[in-house]
Amino acid sequence: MKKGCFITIEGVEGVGKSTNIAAIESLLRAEGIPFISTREPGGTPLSEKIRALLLDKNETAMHDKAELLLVFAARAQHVEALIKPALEKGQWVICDRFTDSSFAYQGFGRQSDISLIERVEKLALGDFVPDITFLLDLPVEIGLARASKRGELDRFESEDLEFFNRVRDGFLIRAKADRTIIIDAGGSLAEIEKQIAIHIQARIKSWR
Ligand code: Z5A
Repeated sequence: MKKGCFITIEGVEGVGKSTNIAAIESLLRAEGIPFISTREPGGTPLSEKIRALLLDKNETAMHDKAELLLVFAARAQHVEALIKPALEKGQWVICDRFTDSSFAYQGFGRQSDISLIERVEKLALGDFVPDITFLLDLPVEIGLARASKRGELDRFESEDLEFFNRVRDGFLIRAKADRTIIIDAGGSLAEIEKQIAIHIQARIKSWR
């Protein structure tokens, strides 16, 4: 059985990850590719409980190290219980955020030690990495303005502009990995979908 393809979508708040995941789903469905969609933090019952803790704006005393370990605890469960089994069955997996978000938010946003994150990554995931990553990139102010229409802010959304600018820089530094495709998320939805579709179509062709 041929393994599925592991696709991750990254970017700061409000760049359009959920919107574009819906477009990728439509494309895979039309091509008859079996897939599941999931998200981080979360994706399994245990990981969703950890997500609730991480996003709870009342958890004001959470230490940066505790946050980092919770993010990776949720991810270890997610990868072992959901992502790897799906890939083994030949399903493609679309994941809203993955490890690049930890480097961007915990490493650059919170300014935690990058080498510590690398060690935790190795412990939690070994060498497991996505096959292809789309980084949707946009000036932070635009993404936050798009997302602010949604109401109450969670623990991350309550951070200031400087925090989100560091996060964006972190994503762009991480994007030097070969697997990452940077998409200008400032264009129209149709343009962005078209760019992503070109890469997905190429993957489908080489996978079949
Ligand atoms: N986090 C972490 O710290 N460390 C980690 O390792 C991981 C996560 C994995 C989870 O948030 C939080 O966890 C996250 C980082 C932290 N916090 N923050 N901030 P999440 O992923 O669940 O939520 P989010 O990043 O806040 O996602 P979002 O706000 O839902 O954004 P989005 O999915 O990228 O955007 P969207 O919902 O698709 O679009 C937002 C709006 O813009 C919507 O009204 C769209 O219709 C509109 N939109 C989208 N595209 C366009 C274009 N092209 N033009 C105009 N309007 C558009």
